[in-house]
Amino acid sequence: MGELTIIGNHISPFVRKVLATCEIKGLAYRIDSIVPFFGGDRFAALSPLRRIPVLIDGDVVVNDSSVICEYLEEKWPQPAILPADPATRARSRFLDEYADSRMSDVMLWKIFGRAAVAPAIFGVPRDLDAIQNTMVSEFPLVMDQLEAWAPASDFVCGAAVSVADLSVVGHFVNLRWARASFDAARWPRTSAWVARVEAQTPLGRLNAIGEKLLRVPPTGHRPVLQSLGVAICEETMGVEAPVRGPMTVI
Ligand SMILES: N[C@@H](CCC(=O)N[C@@H](CS)C(=O)NCC(=O)O)C(=O)O
Repeated sequence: MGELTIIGNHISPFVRKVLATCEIKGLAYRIDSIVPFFGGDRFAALSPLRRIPVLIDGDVVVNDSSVICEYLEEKWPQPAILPADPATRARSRFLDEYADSRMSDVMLWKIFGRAAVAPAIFGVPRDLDAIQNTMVSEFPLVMDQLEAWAPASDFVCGAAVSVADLSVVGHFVNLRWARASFDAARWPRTSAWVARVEAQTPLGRLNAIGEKLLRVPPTGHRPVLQSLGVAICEETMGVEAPVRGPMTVI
């Protein structure tokens, strides 16, 4: 088997979902650690939406974290990251979709995006009022929904971790990086679920790498990863200045 290449960055929850899936399946990968807004023409050719992650497996290029995880699952079925039973599998897929759409909108773009991406990448001042507005209006609705789903023990689709856990829980470290905290007493099951998934899956270690990258500008990511022993690609598709993608809402 040739080694897999992932174009992406540990700061992104979508990328960590894919990296965690590779690690659970014991698949070796190299990463081209670009910030999506810093992708050049070669990146645009491989990622029509200019988004990360992108998976390269020989001649095969796969876009979108959920599509990539399903590709990995179909090619390397064990250990599985989707439940075997069709109904539970559908539930895992829907929770993944909830994380990719609703949680992304509220937690990634309106909170982390405004708190971290806007000032660091685009030089836009942090809009603290807008962040606070999201924290009191939309964020509690997301948390109430998660609290209804959160498992009392183990993972959300049973004893084994599934893509739903990786996808939902992946957003919480970005929330912490945005210095936005939530009341664990109000959402205790969600709080315990997040802690469990971060402690018992590769996500916790991948989050720690993301945190180190967050402290340096994008051009400094490769040396940080090298110092941590992360396998990186020899060449990068990253460029020096940000290019706004079609999905950027900041
Ligand atoms: N649904 C996509 C979302 C990927 C996504 O939005 N990635 C962000 C980074 S966290 C990105 O590349 N954004 C670039 C842009 O919006 O221009 C997936 O699951 O892969």
